[in-house]
Amino acid sequence: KHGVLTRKSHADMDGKRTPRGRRGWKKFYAVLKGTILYLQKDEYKPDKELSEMDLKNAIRIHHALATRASDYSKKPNVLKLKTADWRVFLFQAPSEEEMLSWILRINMV
Ligand code: I3P
Repeated sequence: KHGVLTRKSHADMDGKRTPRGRRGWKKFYAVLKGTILYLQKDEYKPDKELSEMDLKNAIRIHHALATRASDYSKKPNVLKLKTADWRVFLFQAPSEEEMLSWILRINMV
């Protein structure tokens, strides 16, 4: 699965709140491949090599949990992703349908 997702980092690896200055929203082209969610700056091209930044932004979603971010009301169509290493991300999808589809696909891994 792939598509545009806008990411906000809410908690870091240790579960601690992401500090100010790193809490902004950032738009990515997201690609879920196996157990990895790749977040790329530009549109996905199958033959394009992943940059160092792409690898840094990639999220292991094995043992991660995606839910609707029902406690976040500033933006619509936002899901919450909790990873196995206690990071928490918010992702805004372009539509409700897309958000639900990402939640299902992530939790299927
Ligand atoms: C954050 C940025 C986010 C905002 C966040 C700010 O600043 O303005 O958009 O989240 O608020 O800290 P920075 O880019 O300097 O990290 P919202 O869009 O959800 O308001 P927060 O600290 O309340 O999460």
